[in-house]
Amino acid sequence: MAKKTRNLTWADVTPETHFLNRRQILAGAGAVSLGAIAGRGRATEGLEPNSFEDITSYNNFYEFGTGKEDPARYAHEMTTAPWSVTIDGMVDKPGSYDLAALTDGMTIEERIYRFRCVEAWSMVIPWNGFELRGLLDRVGVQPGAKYVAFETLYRPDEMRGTRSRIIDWPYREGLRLDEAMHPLTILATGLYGKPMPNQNGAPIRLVVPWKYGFKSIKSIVRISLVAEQPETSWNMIAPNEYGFYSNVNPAVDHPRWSQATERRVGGGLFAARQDTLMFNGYEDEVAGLYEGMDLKRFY
Ligand SMILES: Nc1nc2c(c(=O)[nH]1)N[C@H]1C(S)=C(S)[C@@H](COP(=O)(O)O)O[C@H]1N2
Ligand SMILES: [Mo]
Repeated sequence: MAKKTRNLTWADVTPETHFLNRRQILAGAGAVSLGAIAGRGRATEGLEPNSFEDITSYNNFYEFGTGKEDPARYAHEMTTAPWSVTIDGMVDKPGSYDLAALTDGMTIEERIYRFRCVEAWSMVIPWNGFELRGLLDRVGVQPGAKYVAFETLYRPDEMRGTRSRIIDWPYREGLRLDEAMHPLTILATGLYGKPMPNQNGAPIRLVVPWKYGFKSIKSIVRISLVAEQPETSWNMIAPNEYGFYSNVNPAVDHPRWSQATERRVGGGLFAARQDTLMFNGYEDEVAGLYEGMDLKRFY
């Protein structure tokens, strides 16, 4: 089997002429650093990112409705400036941080990641963001903290989907501390070198590429360092279908569908389904986090 892609850059996936165009676009967009991240894998299978159009028109963001087109239609109703994120719990420097303060001094990198929704579709997305561990190090994680809990903005008058009680708002997610500290885990502030579109979770959202998409919580307003495993939205809705871990795993099916294959969004009507990769192709990097764990039990 071909070596799996871990982290890609435009130089890996785009023919040179396109690459130059992209570079120009990115340069115009400001502080985006290009280039491979040392020590991570390279593309070997010609993966190409989905188009900006695909990534911003086919979304899950239930605060704006359950349809895939709803976020593109309605997420512009969400005000994203000013924006602050409360960091609390077991940290040395708790507080309410303005977005600019959070990102100040962080190197915004380009990270081209596979993205696999639990619904068995996938994309490849060129995110811009920084490692969550950089932020956690800065606020000072205290010894008792074992998990990180995240919350999305809950502002009903700007989020028409929250009239439906399908989720006990705000949308919540969580990671084990070692998952949160993993270098692949980023807070993304943009894609394709542009500020994060509202429908993708402006102005700042989590991206955990080896887990099902619902772990990658959007439009974050609160990050809490806690001792106990936090409640998470999809797990609260259907605990037998959506576990806390939700690592991409082709060998553990969803109770109602197979997870062995996936449909690549934008592949066209007749494109073959692709095999789903263990940990979404990031096995070399993250398998160590789960050594000795029964991944069928801790799904
Ligand atoms: N707040 C919030 N975050 C969310 C969701 C949501 O409904 N609300 N949907 C999740 C799901 S199921 C997926 S697949 C991804 C989709 O991200 P994208 O629209 O940027 O591709 O966002 C995740 N984060
Ligand atoms: Mo999803």
